[in-house]
Amino acid sequence: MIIIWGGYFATNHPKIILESGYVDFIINGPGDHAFPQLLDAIENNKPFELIKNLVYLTHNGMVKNPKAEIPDQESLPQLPYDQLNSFYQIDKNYLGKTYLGKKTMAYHSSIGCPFTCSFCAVVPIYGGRWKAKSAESVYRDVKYIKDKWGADAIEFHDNNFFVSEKRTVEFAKLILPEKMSWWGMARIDTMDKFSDESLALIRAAGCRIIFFGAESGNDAVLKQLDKGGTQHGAQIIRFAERLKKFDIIPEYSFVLGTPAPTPEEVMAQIEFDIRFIKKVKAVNPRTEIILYTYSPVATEGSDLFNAVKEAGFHFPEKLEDWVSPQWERFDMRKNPLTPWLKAEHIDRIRNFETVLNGFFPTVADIRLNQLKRKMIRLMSGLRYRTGFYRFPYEIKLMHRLWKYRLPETEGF
Ligand code: B12
Ligand code: SF4
Repeated sequence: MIIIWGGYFATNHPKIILESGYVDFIINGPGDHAFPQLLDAIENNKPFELIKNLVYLTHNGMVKNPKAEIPDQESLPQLPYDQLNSFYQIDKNYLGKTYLGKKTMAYHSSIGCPFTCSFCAVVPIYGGRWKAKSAESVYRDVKYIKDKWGADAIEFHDNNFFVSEKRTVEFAKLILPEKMSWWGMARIDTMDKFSDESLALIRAAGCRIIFFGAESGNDAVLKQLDKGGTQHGAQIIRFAERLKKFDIIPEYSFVLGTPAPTPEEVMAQIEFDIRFIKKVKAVNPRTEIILYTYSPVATEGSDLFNAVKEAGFHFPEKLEDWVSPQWERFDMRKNPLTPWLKAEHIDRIRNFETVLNGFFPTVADIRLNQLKRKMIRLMSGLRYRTGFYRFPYEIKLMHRLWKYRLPETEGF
């Protein structure tokens, strides 16, 4: 049997995967063209050398074929929804109930990202490239799923949906009469350049929440993360306030626990960001906060990754190690196993997170009624105000009882 892997993990760690002996081929990046070409080569004994994005082993070691251009998104065929429906009823099982709507569809309108932040897994796979479908094509697909299967909401899973103001505005105008709710991911500095008219239109067209990589309130850390250079702490706060005017909820994701020379400096940076997040909440309490601990990705050549290696971090040397509970937690962005992050740092982050999510239960929760929200908030208030986050067992107990939504374990 021939085994082929693709996707983010395989692309970022090809060597140990191929050397494990379990996997024969890896598709490095988009598989839209490479995968059928590989199947054709295997079935018809054609050479592998010409298949772009293919990685495989020869007697001389690992061969990485050249990268292909990102496929033109307009030329890809429409997804075969009818086929999906034939074995997995779309309206009953596939379109899920979320805070956006009763039948939420997932959609990818673009691929890649034009930025090269040094902590992000998207960079090694797409290398700062981005290609998008036109606003008309996206609208056509969405309308089709709405009319045929009753979708009333959309989650755009693009790494960066809002790269182009022009495309976003065109799409907003088209989707406005359809009365659908939608969500997508963006950069703060990009969207801060959008005009007031564009932001108002985007909201009127149904966009209720936008996910932003805020990462840190500290400009030095933003520089370390290579966040493109134009995002800064003051802007992050100002923009949260600006979005309040338009009734768009910002969902800010932070990356805590970045490397620093001493444990004291690591903790000082964590404390800085905790205070910063509280400032964001003070100007716009509806801002959703997602906290990640920094887990290195293999962005070879970046200053950050060099600092990470110098600090003594290295990835597992065997594929089997990745399935150990420890590395699984690393992959889930829970316990990064980085040499500079100690137990007290992780406790401080997680305890703050518990108190924060108790004091501000996420607006995306569809299980919590108003009474439960008030009770959890009341119970977390003193801790939130005083900064005493240790052992927040009573808040955890509430979670056990009511199972409210925790962005920290459930993702966005
Ligand atoms: C949707 C999504 C989720 C959803 C998944 C829902 C679901 N049921 O599938 C949810 C919210 C659950 C989620 C959770 C998490 N996610 Co997520 N998620 C995404 C997201 C936005 C889209 C993924 C997707 O479906 N893409 C559509 C497919 C078609 O595109 P693709 O994966 O790039 O595939 C192409 C190629 O890679 C290749 N390919 C892919 N697979 C294969 C297989 C073969 C055989 C071949 C030949 C080719 C091939 O061909 C495809 C077409 O060109 C990506 C970011 C992004 N926009 O890509 C993050 C992303 C994958 N998630 C990420 C992370 C970190 C997580 C979490 C750990 C976050 C957390 N702490 O909660 C969890 C982990 C969950 C888990 N149990 O593993 C990271 C991964 C980083 C990494 N691996 O190093 C990403 C890249 C976001 C980011 N920028 O950090 N996620
Ligand atoms: S802007 Fe976001 S998706 Fe793009 S490289 Fe930076 S962190 Fe990754």
